[in-house]
Amino acid sequence: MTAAPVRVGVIGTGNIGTAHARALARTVSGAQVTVVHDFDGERAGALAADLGARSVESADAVFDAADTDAVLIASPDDAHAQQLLAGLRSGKPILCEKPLAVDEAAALSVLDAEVALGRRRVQLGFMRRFDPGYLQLKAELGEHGIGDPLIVHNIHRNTVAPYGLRTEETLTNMVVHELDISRWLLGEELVSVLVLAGKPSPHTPAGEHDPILVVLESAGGVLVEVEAFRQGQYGYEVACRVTASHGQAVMGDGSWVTRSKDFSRGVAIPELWLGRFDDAYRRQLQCWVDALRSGSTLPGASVWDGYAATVVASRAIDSYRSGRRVDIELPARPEIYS
Ligand code: ISE
Repeated sequence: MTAAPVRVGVIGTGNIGTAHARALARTVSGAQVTVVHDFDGERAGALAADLGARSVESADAVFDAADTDAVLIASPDDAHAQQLLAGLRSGKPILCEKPLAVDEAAALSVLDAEVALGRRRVQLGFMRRFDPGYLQLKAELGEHGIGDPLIVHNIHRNTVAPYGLRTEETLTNMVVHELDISRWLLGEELVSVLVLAGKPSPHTPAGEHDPILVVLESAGGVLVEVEAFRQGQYGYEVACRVTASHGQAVMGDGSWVTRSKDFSRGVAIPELWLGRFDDAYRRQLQCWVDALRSGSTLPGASVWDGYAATVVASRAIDSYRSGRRVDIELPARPEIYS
């Protein structure tokens, strides 16, 4: 590729923002990080110094900077929608961490703004779509593989919930990954959701639930089940098992290396998603940068995908509150996402 490197501005320099910024500066080809911003100015300043970038005092300044061609948003979940709206006004392409928004109205405002522009500017950071495990799993489905998917079982466990535990946030921050990846695996929308909240683990604050079980149905009748456990204590784990008409495919801990040491043999379990999905994050960034340099369509999840996942998460919150199964309705998919 001969195009000049993409100069990226990064908003949010917590764990994931720092990991993305370092990868863009050091591992991804064809990119450099020129500007960073964080509400914690000291943290942003330290990262900027490390990467040879400069830090600025507001997210708007990142979009306005003459030395950014594109922007990566890795701020807290509830800041995404406002920042995306500002970013869409600036016209610069954006890679935004999931979720698109934490509620349906905010997600719709971003969808409307991009549709009004008439072209896709935003890629959403549902990085599992770039994970070799999920890609292989998807390739197993269908007539040349295990046949028609009938049931998708998902496990999603974090070690601890560092910022406190709110069950509704488990749905918008955590389960939103399965909402996206099951739409992607099946190639169809989700049409109903039921959230089951049973016996809580001993670490769960009063009035909240952890783990929870989410049961969904797709437009074609496939059942999708998600066990989400925010404070599993033993490590970070994501697994997916698909039961299909002619077989099953399992993606889970089979990819880890078995280690023998100190008279025991076992597999190392990562503490955080950064260990499990390193490769997916790197591929996602590289594909984004390559698309920007070549002018091709943005790869990965779109604002439509983010909107659909947020609507399903909102209905899941309704189900959690009411204890009932809730139907999900989406408007027609706008032309720019076809
Ligand atoms: C976190 O915010 C992420 O996005 C991780 O990918 C996910 O696995 C984790 O559960 C979330 O809390």
